[in-house]
Amino acid sequence: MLSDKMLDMLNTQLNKELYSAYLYLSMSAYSTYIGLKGFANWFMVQYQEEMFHAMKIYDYINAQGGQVKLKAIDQPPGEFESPLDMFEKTLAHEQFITRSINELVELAIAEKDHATSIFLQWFVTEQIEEEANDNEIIARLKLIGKDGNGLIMLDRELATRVFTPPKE
Ligand code: OFO
Repeated sequence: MLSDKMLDMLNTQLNKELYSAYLYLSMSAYSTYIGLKGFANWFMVQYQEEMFHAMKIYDYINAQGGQVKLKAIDQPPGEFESPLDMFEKTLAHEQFITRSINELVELAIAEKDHATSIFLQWFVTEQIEEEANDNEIIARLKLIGKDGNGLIMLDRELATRVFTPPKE
């Protein structure tokens, strides 16, 4: 059973995950537009991951007998300065999500809501991986700088990413 406050915060987190999906879908579209198909693929896989996160919260609220309430999803940015700009915005967004998950964990602990605490541990671990992926690509984009060949090679590599539903 979820407290009213926990239910509201989980519904808000569901909205944040849907916004994450929307943001990365926008980055995928922009990458396609500027001719970087590999980046477009990477962000499309990221979109799928975020939908998985959202549905995980959706299913948990339902399993706990709570009412899912869908809120409006903000419009994401549609223009970016460069691939580096997209990944720096991605990292900043993931850091925001990490803080949001941490707040949920703190509420679960304060409310002695052990079920939600255990449920959230998956997200705590997932955020480590999400930020690590972004940091790695940012570091490589900084090394590449204005080298077009380096960017094309990275684009080819990002084209190989495939979506596999994360492990439970
Ligand atoms: Fe990107 O981890 Fe969910 O939002």
